[in-house]
Amino acid sequence: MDRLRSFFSADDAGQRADALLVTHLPNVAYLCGFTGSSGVLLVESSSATLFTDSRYTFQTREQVHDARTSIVAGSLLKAVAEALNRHRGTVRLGYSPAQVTVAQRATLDTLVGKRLRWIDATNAVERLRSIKEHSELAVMRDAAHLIDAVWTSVLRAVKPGVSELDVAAEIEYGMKRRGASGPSFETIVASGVRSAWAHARPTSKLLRKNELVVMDQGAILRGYCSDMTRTVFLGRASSRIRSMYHAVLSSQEAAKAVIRAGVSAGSVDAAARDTLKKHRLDRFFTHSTGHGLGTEVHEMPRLGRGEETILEKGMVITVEPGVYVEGLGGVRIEDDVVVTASGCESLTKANRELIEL
Ligand SMILES: [Mn+2]
Repeated sequence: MDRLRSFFSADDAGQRADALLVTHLPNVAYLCGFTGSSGVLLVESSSATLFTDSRYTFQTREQVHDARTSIVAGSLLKAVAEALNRHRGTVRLGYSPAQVTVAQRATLDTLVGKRLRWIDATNAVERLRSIKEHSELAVMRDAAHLIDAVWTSVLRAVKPGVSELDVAAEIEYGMKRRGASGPSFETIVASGVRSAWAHARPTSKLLRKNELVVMDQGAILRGYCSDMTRTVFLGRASSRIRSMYHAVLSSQEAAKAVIRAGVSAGSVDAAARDTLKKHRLDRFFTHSTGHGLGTEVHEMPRLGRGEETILEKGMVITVEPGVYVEGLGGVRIEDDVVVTASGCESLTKANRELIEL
């Protein structure tokens, strides 16, 4: 919470906020520890208050730090308005337009009146969240290790005759057996021509010999996500599949080689794309190279074309180039890495060589 204090001192434009309204639950959890499904955090210059309801009385006693808790009967926003109404004169309220609804804004306008000024505080908390502390990195290392182990053991079940849904179920069962609270997103298992669908949902389609199988999976462990993709081939891969695979692998290696504190997110994306271009496969790479990872599976920064965000030490990002050819299939290889002063450290350790099953 202390790191948010700069938000309350005047910025370049002389703007100073009196309070910050935090409604996005992952931001609430990050700032004060509360993981319930209903709560609003109001951060003021020298204090913070979590507003929630009586279902969470005992939970807040165990979880909430750096904020006082207010158990509210009725509307949380009404309680927020009461707190804002204790300020004299103009009330400058920082908020994130992407996270506060039009209805919430209208309610506060009505209850606080014309003296309420809305100040765009987009990404104020997300920027803090993007840099992981040592304790967070320790959990993320474990979350990555967990999914490595799940994937490695599930490989035995990846064979002709089992369905994509079977494999996805094995993966999600395996992660829970190893202590994960659940998947960090719906597990992707896509085989054959369906492997060219970058965001396929698993279906009852049976795996067959001579097919690519893309498996994209991640687990939530103690609140932190992992995200890893591996592609295998059932049978002996043709030289076309083989060269596609190795192009994606070298694209990922090229991207990783560029990563270090101080470079732009866009330059990492460019390295991945340039390598695929050398193999004349860049036009089949239809998404960005990666994304930040933490308590949410997609967070800051985005590693896309032309992104100017500068990578900083302690950011955790995915590196996941892919090639998707309609009617043939797709290859994606994804690791989670932490940005360091001189490079990056891969949290994902699972085998990245082409596996023929
Ligand atoms: Mn990902």
